[in-house]
Amino acid sequence: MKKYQQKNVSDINLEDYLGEYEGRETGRDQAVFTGGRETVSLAGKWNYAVDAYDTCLRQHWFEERYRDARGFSLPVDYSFDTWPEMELPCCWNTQGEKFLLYEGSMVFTRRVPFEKRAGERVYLRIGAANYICRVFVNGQYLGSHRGGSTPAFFDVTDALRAENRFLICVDATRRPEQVPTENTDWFNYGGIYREIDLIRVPEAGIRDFRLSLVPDGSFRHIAVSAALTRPADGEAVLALPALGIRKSIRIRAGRGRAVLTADPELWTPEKPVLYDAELSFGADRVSDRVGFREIRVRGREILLNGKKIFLRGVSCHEDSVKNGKAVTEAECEQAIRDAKGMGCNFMRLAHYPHTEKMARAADRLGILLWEEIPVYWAIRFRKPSTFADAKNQLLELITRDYNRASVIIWSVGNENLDSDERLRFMKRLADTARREDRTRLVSAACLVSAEKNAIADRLAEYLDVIGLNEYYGWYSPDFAKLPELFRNSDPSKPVIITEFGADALYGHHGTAEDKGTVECQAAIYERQIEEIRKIGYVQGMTPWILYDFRCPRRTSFIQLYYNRKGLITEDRKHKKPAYGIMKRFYLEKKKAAGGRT
Ligand code: GCB
Repeated sequence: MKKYQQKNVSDINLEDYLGEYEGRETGRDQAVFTGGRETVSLAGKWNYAVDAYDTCLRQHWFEERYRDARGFSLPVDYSFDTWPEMELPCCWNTQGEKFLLYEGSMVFTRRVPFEKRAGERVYLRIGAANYICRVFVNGQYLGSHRGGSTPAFFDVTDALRAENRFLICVDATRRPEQVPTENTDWFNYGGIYREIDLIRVPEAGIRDFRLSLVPDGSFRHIAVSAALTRPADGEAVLALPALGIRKSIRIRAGRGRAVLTADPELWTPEKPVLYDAELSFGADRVSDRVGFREIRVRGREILLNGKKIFLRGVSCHEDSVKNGKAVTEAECEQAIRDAKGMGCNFMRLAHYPHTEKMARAADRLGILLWEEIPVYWAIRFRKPSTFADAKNQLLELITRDYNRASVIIWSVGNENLDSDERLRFMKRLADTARREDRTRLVSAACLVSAEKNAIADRLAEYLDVIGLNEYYGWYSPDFAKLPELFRNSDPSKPVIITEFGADALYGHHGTAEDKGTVECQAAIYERQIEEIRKIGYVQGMTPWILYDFRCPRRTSFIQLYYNRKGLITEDRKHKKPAYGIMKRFYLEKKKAAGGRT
């Protein structure tokens, strides 16, 4: 007993130390609209400690106390300011060899002077932290956020003083019940890797501001909706100066909605027209730049602004050699340019929400987007908490990118075996997306039915567009099965071939039969295109993938911990021959469409 008395209680008790951090999760309902607001960036140097055993949470470092409740001294000297520094946002894995494969917890802390003003609330917004982050301000636990790719909001107002100690624990552990689950085909980057800001919002401020073209085929109706942080009544004012619009919207119990008649020039990939929009309510004022377009399905066709469109796409991960998932704006723009250079009008942002900078760049530069949540492979479909997590990530993504004209499809997942639990889980996600947003299509990347060699996923009934991943020529070597698959299928909806491809190491040559060579990849692309182009219901394709990307599962001498199915190398410098093959096909398609989208 004597021996134990020297110890800190939290280290030797048997209770689950995480229990006390449960039930304070923030989610979509805490999100506030950020466009045009006054923010204080917390980007820059933070002190950090690798905390592999979660000692911060067990021993309450954040309280900066020297003794625990029983009077025993705590084995921390609170020399936070002398901890090493890391420049946030970043993925810690890219900050030195010793962090490359680290997947546990890290504690970040810094001092933050702040001048609070009367009548305002202050929110901490973390653009993304993978996977769980727990926030402490001045010793107080303010809550946690789950989900590695969507923004987290914390109302920090009541904890703020003139001088503050911020402390954030980020836990990047892969766990089976998370979304994604522990096994994926990409790299599990950890860290606070997107913008981190304090945002000033007046009391009863604008929580949500949504603008869209009403998808009624007239192209003359704009819907606006607003939600406040409080159930206040009053009037909000919408201004769209270039359209001559200034319209007041009745707000009741914190919500308001209106439809106005307007004559906007429509947004298209070749002419991505954006309008400045502003919404004010009392002292609060937010703004955005939005485009207006309509996306619809008619039978087996996809219509953009009422005209048939073939989606000439490519899949893309959020990954760069230097920055991991913390891609810069320039890297986003480069990815779009490389896709457009290949003749694309469409990109599939796989397999999780990419930075909002990507959707903003797509709005500006003119490319359509598929956005996805990481309901990937063997998710724990039976677990209610896993569903709640997936649903929250979907809603956070929709809330964040609702005003982006470039985004036309929400994907509720990728390659999940067709079981009853999975069908129930994903149908509910599809319903959620549709209820939340009537201005976009809902899809998922489905598997080929192995027994039938056909498009026969039961989820298709609940989607607007069927995504299909098939790897004929690669994982399924028998190419004859591809035309057979098409013969065996008769979908009632448009299909996008969301993946096909082959690994190829740039500079590695051989015959078309030598796997891993650029010749083999090129031959597979040629044959895929030859078959896919014949099929009328295929309304788009997003081959796998634009750039080679980091992947711990890929160990061969060809791969060297990279998935090499890229059309371009991971340093984005070298195009493989298959890029040219896709480009030829897409330019031909574009010409056939009269040079239009
Ligand atoms: C797939 C997955 C994707 C993988 C790819 C591959 O079907 O959807 O995430 O990276 O295959 O390269 O095996």
